[in-house]
Amino acid sequence: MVTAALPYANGPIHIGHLSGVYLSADIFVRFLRMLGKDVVFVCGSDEHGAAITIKAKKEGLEPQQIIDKYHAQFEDTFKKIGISFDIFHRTSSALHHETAQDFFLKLYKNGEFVERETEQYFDEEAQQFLADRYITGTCPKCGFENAYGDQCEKCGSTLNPTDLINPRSTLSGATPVLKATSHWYLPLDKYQSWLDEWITTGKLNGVELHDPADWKAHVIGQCKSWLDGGLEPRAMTRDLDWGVDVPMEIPGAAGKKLYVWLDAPIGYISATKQWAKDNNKDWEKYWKNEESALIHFLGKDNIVFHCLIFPGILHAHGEYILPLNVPANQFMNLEGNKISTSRNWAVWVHEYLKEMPGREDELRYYLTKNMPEQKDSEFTWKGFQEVVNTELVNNLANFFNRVVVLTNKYYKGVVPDFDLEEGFYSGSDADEYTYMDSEIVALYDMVSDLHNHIMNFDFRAGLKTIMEISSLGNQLLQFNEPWKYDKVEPERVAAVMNFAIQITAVLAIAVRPFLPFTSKKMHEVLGMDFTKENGVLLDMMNSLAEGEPIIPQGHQINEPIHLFSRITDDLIEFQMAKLENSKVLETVETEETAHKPLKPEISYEEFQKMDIRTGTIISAEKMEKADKLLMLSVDLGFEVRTIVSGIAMHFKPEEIIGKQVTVLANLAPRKLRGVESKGMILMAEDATGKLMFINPDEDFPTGMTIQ
Ligand code: B3M
Ligand code: ZN
Repeated sequence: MVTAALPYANGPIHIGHLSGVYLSADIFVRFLRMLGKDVVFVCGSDEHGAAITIKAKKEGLEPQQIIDKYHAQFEDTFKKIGISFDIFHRTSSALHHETAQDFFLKLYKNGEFVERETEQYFDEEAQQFLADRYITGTCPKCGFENAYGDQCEKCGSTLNPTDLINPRSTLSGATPVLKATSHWYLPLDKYQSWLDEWITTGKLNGVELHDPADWKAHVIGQCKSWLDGGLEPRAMTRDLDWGVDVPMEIPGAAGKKLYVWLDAPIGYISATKQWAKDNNKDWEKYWKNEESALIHFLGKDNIVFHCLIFPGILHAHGEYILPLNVPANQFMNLEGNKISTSRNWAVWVHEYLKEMPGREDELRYYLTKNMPEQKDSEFTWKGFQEVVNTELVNNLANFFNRVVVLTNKYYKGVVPDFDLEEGFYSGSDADEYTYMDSEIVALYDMVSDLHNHIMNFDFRAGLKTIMEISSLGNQLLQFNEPWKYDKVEPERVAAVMNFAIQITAVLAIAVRPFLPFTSKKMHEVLGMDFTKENGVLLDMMNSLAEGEPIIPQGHQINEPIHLFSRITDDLIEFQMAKLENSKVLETVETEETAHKPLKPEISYEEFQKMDIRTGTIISAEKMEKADKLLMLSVDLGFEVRTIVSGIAMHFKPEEIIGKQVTVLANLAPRKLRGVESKGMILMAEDATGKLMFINPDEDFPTGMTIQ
């Protein structure tokens, strides 16, 4: 039972999410499937909590509209980047609400909760209790004026809303008042001792459930520091109007919702239920049977919820197993800075997919190579380029291509027969001579290493082993130089080529969890069946252990292809400029605040002076020595204009040709970098500096006037 943290449906997925959670989970699950294990891989959108309502309020939309938008985007992005969930569910579904309520009711009936009355901030104007994030005020520690009720983003202190000096409601701006309210608390203080025993010894009531040595040190470390600080009861309900209702049969339930960190992890269970329904399976076997292993993938900010609070909840329920491991990752930084959604300092996966089409595996490769498994890591565009060009293009793609080209050239694509007595060079030295069976055993050892790394959640090392197999292949060709000896020593060349083909086959299978798109291409070229996933790695390991080849003699392979192409400087410069641009915009943004002040009033006559028309971009090109400018030809119906527009950081020329735009047509001409620009394209800009074209919501003839 493998889970990946449910992303909040309030913003797109970025590379930090991928390398921190989804890629590691995906590699692991694909690997398990290839070992023939019975595995379910679930995820979904986390659609409740203040994260959603705040985003909705900011955009002037309903929470439902926000979650629908991001849920659809998540599904699309994950699919395109090859994350192979068995189900991507959502916590707004009826099945989830029901599941979470049943869970809550069961805990309530078991007498697990402690009901407590406390005073919390209430906004009298908005007539509602305020989530911590809805209260801002001055930080008592550092004096920062816009600290949140739960945290000061300036000095990083964890706060309670009542710690803030001069608290204000972000809903109305009013000063909130304290008002009594009662909630149900999970008595984590009472669970402290068994949680401590379970985390540090792996045992519960004397039964061994896991070996703490298998857990990552930073995960255990974080848990210990919480445990050492002493666990406190934690409220499992909130006064909110967006979320799962506290079950009505509980007295005092009206107006209360489940705490999002109670509701969200139960989302794993409801997702499994939905999957079981759709596939005619039994969900309970994965969650309630000691034979099952539960593994949670997540980022380090979610550790405490999955290692202490959710296990506390599962155990209090009584019927569920506890996680066998929680291989959380640390964070990935971007070009020296923390990735930040609010500051738009990120590489958004849906944008990457558009800007680098067909390069899904390149991103998967680089993110895995730099996965923040034990400590924070770093993404740089230059590093990306370098790694793709040297490791994927020069090593893997080069080896694969050479083998396929030579096999086609010497044997018309038929895997050659060879004499078992015939060996080949395994080193540059003439006395390093070897035979096929011992080399197959060496391959088996490498694949076992790969297997062990993956089972230890060491995906970086696993990927490295794969590249070592590929290097071995390149060396085999280098040392034996079949292109020099194909006529003079055809027997040795046949043995070399046969073994080289075996290596390509091993690679085709072994790269599958990491580079699924490439694996598919390799299967096609080698004439191997890609549709079968279940157990293929196990079968391969068995063959290798027996010294048997993976592809038999006489098998026909297909024409060569290039698996990867070089990443050019252009592509990298475009990405770096885009990032640089978001830095500039961020300073403007923080200085001016999110909503720009209104410009001074103008008269209707002044407005009427503007001649605004619809147009169509018919050509677009970059301008020399002007990073920000594009030169456009825009058809206005009665004539075609040249317009120079400062949008080069946001759009590539080829993606805007054919776009309908809105043009201020009577703007006085201006010379920009020597080109006369006649008119201006109107654009909308969001708070992060992202630009959008303004165009009619349906196709509209070119040259219509707008008033
Ligand atoms: N949505 C937090 C996050 O995106 C949260 C994870 C829930 S996992 C049950 O960081
Ligand atoms: Zn502070």
